[in-house]
Amino acid sequence: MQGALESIGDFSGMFGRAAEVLRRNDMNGWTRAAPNLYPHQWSWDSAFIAVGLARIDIIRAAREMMGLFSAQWATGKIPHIVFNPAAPPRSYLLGPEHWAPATPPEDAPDPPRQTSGLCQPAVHAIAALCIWKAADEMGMDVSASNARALVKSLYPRLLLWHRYLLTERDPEGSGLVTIYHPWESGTDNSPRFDAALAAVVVGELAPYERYDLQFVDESSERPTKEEYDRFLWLVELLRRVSYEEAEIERSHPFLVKDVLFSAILVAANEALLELAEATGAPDEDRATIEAWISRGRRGLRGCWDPEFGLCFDHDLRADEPLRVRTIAGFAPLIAGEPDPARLDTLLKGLFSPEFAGNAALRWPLPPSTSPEEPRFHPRAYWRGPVWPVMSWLFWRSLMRAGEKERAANLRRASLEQLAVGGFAEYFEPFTGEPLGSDDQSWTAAVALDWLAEDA
Ligand code: 9WN
Repeated sequence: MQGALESIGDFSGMFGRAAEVLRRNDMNGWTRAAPNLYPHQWSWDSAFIAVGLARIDIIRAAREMMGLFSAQWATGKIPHIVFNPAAPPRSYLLGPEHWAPATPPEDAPDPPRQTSGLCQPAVHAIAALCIWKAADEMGMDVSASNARALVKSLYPRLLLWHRYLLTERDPEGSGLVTIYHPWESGTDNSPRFDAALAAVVVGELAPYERYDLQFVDESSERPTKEEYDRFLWLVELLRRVSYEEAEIERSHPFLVKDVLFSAILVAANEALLELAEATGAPDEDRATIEAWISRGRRGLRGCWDPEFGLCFDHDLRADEPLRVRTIAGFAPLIAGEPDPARLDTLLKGLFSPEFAGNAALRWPLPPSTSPEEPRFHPRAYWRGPVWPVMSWLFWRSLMRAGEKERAANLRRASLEQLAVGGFAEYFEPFTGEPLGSDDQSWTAAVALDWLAEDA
């Protein structure tokens, strides 16, 4: 392993290999999240994919986002999956039929855009800004002005999406997004949801087959049957109430204020503000977005735990904080922490032995769950492995915080991880072994963005 690392040199060839992964996963205008395990379009995957595509083809990058946003619900919700009607049978467990609402909601897009009824973290405005900036760098080029026009046409849809999250998902006006399912967090079976999930009583479920287990080597890398039962039961409950937000607030057994989702929304609102300025949006939009940013930061401050030096999610049903040390705890770093003392605590924590500074790690990259957390597992889904897209989010946040050296080290370590392990979905933190799917699109995409930084 060490020998391989020494021969990596300047990562030559990696840009071409990453671009090739995206080319192979291109489904003619949109990108599947992975070749076999995830044959559909996933919401936040597509945003990260657009960040990478912006480094090779800005028009294709804009189209990735346009395709996803064409499945936007009238409420503004961006569904977490847009189904591929041509996906091979028995490839992904939940097809459109599992999401079909008891009463079709008026706000769902018409067929043939079949979607799930959940959403995922709002990375999209960040991606749109990356496309806009890449276009700016190209100056007066025709494709640059076409890409700018596409992003400009996307702007009102982004605003609607954020407004949905700030209203329907935050009826309390707390600045924190309520999620209805761990899949909405994007960090599916992170131990941060264990206590809230334990309180969910699973009812009668139709028998189902775990198609995902055909595509990963060990079942321990994927959620357990008990977790899946709960995941499917929550989907069934949401389907039964036809995704009616007020009814969900009233009766749904899983309602969590998610600090990571909320922080990504703050960062996305900052990107949206830049886009509002760049595209000449009305002044009142800018005032609204600025207020959303302040509200989000205020909400995160309320979830701060001084004892742990981390931010914790809040279980609305139990009315309790979910005190588990995961990367979500560094949410204020992603949101942009204005208080220097707290920023210092966050930086020290992120690079401490509890996270990326753990001496046993193969690379100094933040594991999804702290190795010192009793529920840490180095191979299990979101319970310990390193996700390159999360490293990218931290890298971007460090750059924005002016932490150039830490950001450069994180980028370098990530690229070394990918040079040795390929574009895997996630990585065992101590050995660097690639886990989950191979050729995961968003992993290749963030590699493209990191590598293009050198150009
Ligand atoms: C459920 C596609 C998605 C990512 C999520 C990741 C995983 C799905 C699954 O794969 O979730 O949405 O079946 O496990 O947790 O973040 O968007 O890559």
